Amino acid sequence: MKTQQIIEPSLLFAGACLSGEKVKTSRKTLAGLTGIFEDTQAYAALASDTPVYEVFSFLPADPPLPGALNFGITKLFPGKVGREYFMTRGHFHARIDCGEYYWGLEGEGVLLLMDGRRVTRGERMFPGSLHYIPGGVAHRVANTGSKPLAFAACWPSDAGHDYDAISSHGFSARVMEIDETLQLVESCTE
Ligand code: M6P
Ligand code: ZN
Repeated sequence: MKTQQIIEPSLLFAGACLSGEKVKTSRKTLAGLTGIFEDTQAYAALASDTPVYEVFSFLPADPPLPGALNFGITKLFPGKVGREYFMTRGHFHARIDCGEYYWGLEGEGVLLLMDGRRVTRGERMFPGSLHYIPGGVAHRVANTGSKPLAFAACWPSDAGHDYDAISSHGFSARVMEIDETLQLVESCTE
């Protein structure tokens, strides 16, 4: 009888933590999010080194390979710039046909999804929520709670990130607290 050794996995995904030798970490502070929040005065008044989110990712193919899948966990801290909740930068995929899954692990928030005609909708995120993001749809997450919001993501390794359209025009709606209520506010200027 021929036997083989059963080995330990090279990655661990426990709770909202991703660990493993090949896991990369990137951190985003307010300084790296210039221009995305509506209230520029409130933005300027906050410390630029305020942490906003961290991404732990496993990118199996370097360089990217069609068919390979990336995996990541984003931890988005609670906070607001003026009345607008802390959020990720948001992006379209460079390869516009590529989709992505997001799913909620901890905390609560809103996933903003904006199509190519700049029509935006918001989906509530919470532990167990699952979100399919079709190709051609920009995506951004806002933390609307008082604790960190963690979500997982899986996307094609060759999808790429296109931040340009978002840098120039933003999303057509913002996740804000108005009169102590969570609101998705449509922007008329963008
Ligand atoms: C998820 C994935 C990543 C993305 C990250 C942060 O983990 O979609 O590809 O980089 O969120 O989002 P953004 O790049 O928009 O800041
Ligand atoms: Zn994406």
